[in-house]
Amino acid sequence: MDTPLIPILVAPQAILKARALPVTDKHADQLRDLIPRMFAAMYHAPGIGLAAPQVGVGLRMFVVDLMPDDKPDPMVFINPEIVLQSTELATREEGCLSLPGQYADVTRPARVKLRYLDAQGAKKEIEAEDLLSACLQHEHDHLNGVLFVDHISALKRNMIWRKLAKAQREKQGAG
Ligand code: GNR
Ligand code: NI
Repeated sequence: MDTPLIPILVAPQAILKARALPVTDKHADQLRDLIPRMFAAMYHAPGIGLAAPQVGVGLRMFVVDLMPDDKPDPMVFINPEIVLQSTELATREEGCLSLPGQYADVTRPARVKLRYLDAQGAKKEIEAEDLLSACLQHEHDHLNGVLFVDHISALKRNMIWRKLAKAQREKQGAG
């Protein structure tokens, strides 16, 4: 029997504003079930990353796949820590599956180094730039209850919240 798609929460939602808790050995069974469901939801959306709080799970874990050359490259990040970030900044347009249809330019450190555990629980490090860097920082933010709109001006943020509320109202009415 195939498993139904796990829904992605749309903001505003309390769990999207909350700090997620560290993953421990006690979560092993839960993660074994959750990880493939998160990839399925992310590929279906489609998106390039998905953090556990976006599917209602308050744990410090996210999945990423940038699909380089259109080939799957699934990556799992458990208890990620940003251990280095460049002073140089980079700006790129971001979206978020929890703010559907909303986009804004976000400025962040250009390069980051993350320390994390992979799906097998092995200690790993990754250095990233460009889209992967923005994506890892965006996902790491989700684990701290931060959305990309928290990095932009209040004016732009309020515009996005208004547009999202209107789109959600219209979606509700059309349903
Ligand atoms: O699909 C996504 N695209 C994206 C583009 C630029 C920077 C970050 C991202 S992540 C986003 C999916 C998502 O909401 N992850 O939390
Ligand atoms: Ni997001």
